[in-house]
Amino acid sequence: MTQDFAFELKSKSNGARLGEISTPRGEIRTPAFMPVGTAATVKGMYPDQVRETGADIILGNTYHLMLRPGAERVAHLGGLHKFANWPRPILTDSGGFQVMSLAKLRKLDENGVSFKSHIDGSKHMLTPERSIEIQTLLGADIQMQLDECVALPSTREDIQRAMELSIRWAERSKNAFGTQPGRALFGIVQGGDQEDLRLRSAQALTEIGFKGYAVGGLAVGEPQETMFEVLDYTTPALPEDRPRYLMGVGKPDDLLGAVKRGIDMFDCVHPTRAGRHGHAYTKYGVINLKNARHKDDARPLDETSPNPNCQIYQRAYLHHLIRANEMLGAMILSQINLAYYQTLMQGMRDAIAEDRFDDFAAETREGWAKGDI
Ligand code: PRF
Repeated sequence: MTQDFAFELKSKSNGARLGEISTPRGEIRTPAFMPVGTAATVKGMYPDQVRETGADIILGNTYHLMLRPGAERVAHLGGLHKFANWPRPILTDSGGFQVMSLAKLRKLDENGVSFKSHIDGSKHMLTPERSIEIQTLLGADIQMQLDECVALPSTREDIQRAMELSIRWAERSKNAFGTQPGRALFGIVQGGDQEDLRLRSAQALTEIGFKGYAVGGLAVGEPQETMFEVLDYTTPALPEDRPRYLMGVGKPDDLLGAVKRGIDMFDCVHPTRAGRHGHAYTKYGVINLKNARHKDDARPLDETSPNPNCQIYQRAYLHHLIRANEMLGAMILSQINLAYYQTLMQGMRDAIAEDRFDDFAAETREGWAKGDI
């Protein structure tokens, strides 16, 4: 493995950044959207199709994969890239966030978090060290520190306690990670909606030193305006020359606003989950194909789109597939939404290169406001 993990900042358009992450498994063009492949699959999509939408990297989850099929098993079978037939970069989340939202009987202390599996009730423990061990067994190119994320609103005391614990876990995660050529460990900024706590978190993580920095603890119940305010003071506190990842975000409008505030990477289940529920993202906004108004509509979703799935299928057919709970409906709409997201990211990258990001964002929002015809 000759090539190490590196980030190059190529240009800026006001706050928005164009860059490229190099890894031995390939380049990641930023701003990047990472489709979520929780259980070693982007739900409803073949890996080649995910790539064809324009994805450079996908996300996997420590929590799900440690429970099923098990990290040691994946390692024995040749690692997650081979297992999932995705040869390009993979980022894995550390597990704490998913434990808190999915597991039963959770108990968190200084050492880590113990919990019962949501699948079979079996008992498990995640510490910063075990999380890194799992992510390393999986073979993740970008690994995340174990952190604690609190929902908003929370008391300042809770936010501060979780933020300080996350700093101590960041230190332990870094020691456990050691040096892994070609791979990177990212720290995660916490601190809720408290400016001084966010700044302390960003500074402490910067002192420990990571190859990239995530902003966690957002999109956890607060309005978009609050999320943008937090980004307004958090991203300037992070090193310019490292990628910044906003975890678990978001809808297309969130992506435009966060890129403007200096974010480089995103992941979210939204495009695939919305697709499974019959929602299609287009340049005219979201079309809800469950709606009865589509049942006799012979038109395709968007004949101006270069995506064949937007041109071939009649709205009435997609309506039927979703109403009948046919898996092809979920598959087509997942593809359409991921392709829409990746086209949006490419549009942002082109706009930053030409220093017209704000115009691009305004034009894109105008298109959504037109609504479906
Ligand atoms: N921490 C981790 N994963 C996450 C989050 C976090 O704060 C979020 C918050 N939106 C999503 N995924 N480790």
